[in-house]
Amino acid sequence: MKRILITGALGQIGSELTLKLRDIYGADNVIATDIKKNDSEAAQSGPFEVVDVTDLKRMGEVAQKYQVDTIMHLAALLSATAEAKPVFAWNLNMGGLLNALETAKELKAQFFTPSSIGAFGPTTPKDQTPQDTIMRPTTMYGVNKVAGELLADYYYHKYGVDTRGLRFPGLISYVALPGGGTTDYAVEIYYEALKNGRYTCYIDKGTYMDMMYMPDALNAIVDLMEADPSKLIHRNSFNVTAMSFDPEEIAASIKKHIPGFKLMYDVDPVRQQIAESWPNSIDATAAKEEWGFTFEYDLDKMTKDMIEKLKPKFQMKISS
Ligand code: AKB
Repeated sequence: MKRILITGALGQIGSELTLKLRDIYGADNVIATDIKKNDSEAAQSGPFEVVDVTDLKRMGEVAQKYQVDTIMHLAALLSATAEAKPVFAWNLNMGGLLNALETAKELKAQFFTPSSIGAFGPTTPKDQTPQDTIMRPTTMYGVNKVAGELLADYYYHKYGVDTRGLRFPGLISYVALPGGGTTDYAVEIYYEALKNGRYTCYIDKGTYMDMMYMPDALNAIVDLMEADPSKLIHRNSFNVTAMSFDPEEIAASIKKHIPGFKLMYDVDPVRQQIAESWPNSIDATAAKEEWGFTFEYDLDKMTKDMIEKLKPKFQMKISS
């Protein structure tokens, strides 16, 4: 990777990935794009272009202008929003992906796009879900993710585009908030714990989902993109995970730092149903074997770091 175009660069993953890639490859070699500009560091610390991913012509012009050799396509709607607006989600998630793959094909660029645990469905084995298994999701997001994995494979086999992808679990970060996901509770809970000492969770106790701390997710993207292609059997997309917990377990981890923290529930039936259709835990053996996937943060290490990083934002004194 030398000259990278990122779509959705101001979103939850993009805001941090853009900065990490600028550190590694040089600020001028990472072209951040999003549908709107803002005053975030990702938008201000290097080249930025407004790109609507449903506009193939514009995406192609920007990619040509900077002569990129890598496209990282992050722009997409997450699961809960996609469920609320399924037709819009299909058009944005699939139309945007097709345009990004076409652009990669034209420029002979390497390609990355995230898939998700949302690609699995209620008939998938629930525990230690294997890399290769039943994939019959019942959400629009999941349908998009499975179709996206197949489309990326298609561009690899048919056109030789070097496509690579990761099935991300819920991603947790203190930098940018997610928006419209089912796993968002696992980010909100830290903000509310620090702000109010309590959190009302829309996911029910006993509902397990895989999660990963953002620094591990960013390392996984870089490592996969740098991996020796001859070792990659799966490409689109690898299961990756660092932990699996339910709301009670994350609350217990937070209580080690904020003993008075209170967790309450007001379950949202839509997001609960999505969560129940996803695995309890997935197996990342293929990622470990094919390109050496590792992670650093488990639940308690992540909680400690989240609280330390967020504490100054809320100017609260927490006994740690
Ligand atoms: C979501 O909840 O929609 C995402 C995901 C797991 O893909 N965080």
